Amino acid sequence: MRTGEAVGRAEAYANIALAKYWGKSAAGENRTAVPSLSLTLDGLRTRTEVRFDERLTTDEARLDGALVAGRPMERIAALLDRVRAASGETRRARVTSRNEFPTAAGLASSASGFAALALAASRAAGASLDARFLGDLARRSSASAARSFLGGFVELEADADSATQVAPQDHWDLAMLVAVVAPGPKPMGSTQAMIHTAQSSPYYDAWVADARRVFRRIRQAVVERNFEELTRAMEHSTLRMHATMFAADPPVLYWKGATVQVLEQLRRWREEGLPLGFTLDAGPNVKVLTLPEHAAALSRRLQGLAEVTSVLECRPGPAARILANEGELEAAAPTTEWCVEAAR
Ligand code: 2P0
Repeated sequence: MRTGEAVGRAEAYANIALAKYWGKSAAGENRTAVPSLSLTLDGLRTRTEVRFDERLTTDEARLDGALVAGRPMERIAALLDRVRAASGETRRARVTSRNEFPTAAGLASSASGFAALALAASRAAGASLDARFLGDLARRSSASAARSFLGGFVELEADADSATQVAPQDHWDLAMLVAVVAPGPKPMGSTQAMIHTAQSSPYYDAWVADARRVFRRIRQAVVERNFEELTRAMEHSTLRMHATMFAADPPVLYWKGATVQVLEQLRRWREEGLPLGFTLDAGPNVKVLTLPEHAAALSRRLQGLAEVTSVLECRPGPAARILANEGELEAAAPTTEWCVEAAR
């Protein structure tokens, strides 16, 4: 039994998949059916503190000041249980977590959240800080979280336990603009939606087969810094993922009218010669990849659209890391120079 101070603090950054993961593997334990490749983003950061305390009778967590309950709390407690099993720590934990995302972003953050939690909890419990152990720990909670441990361009192979880096943060300076459109109620959380898609969409098997081919194209385009090929393939990845969801029964439709309006505009701007590509996750916001020298102009154009409520400009981000002290946990401002919220 461990006694004494048991505190860990960590930060991790959100990532956006260029090659999308959608679907669980038959290998189980939340392994993925398809390979995915993401870009870790500077600016979209979660900071988390975990403290094991003998006075607690149950795990508790606060996210941005609010007590976490229900299914989200069960997922946090499940991760803490795995850390306890791996370390010999027996006490319950108090988790304090803050998402330093501009509130308008509408970006839920299970990726940065579970990566920061896995790192902070392992540190607090004196568990392994081995990258494979941590990646596996985070993946079981949220597969995309395995990718948020690493900076730059990161892949998670189908059936893999943890992610690996394809290229570091400074490999290729790209800009990712998140065009936020009016939020609405989410039709279904992504975990449930991908299970439902696999069970009811007649296109699901084709998606899995195609996703592997598109992943390879995206990986190669990243390694070669081939922007045109990357954007073409990443649009295939996201559109085919959503097409598979549209075909589910009942359909899963994350898009809003505003989503389609923004996609129409992007097509026109590309025809005018602006280099860009888009990707969409389990929500209505449009994420636009461009070259840094075009980011400011494209951001202004996006902000000028009636459908867009704000634009976040992000660049390739770093790996998750352990924070030394409370000061570091408290010091962060909600935005950084790399991630500028431009509210209209
Ligand atoms: C991705 N998404 O590759 C894909 C694209 C959303 C669309 O991974 O069930 O929170 O917790 O493993 O990782 C979001 O789902 O899902 C996601 P679980 P996760 O980024």
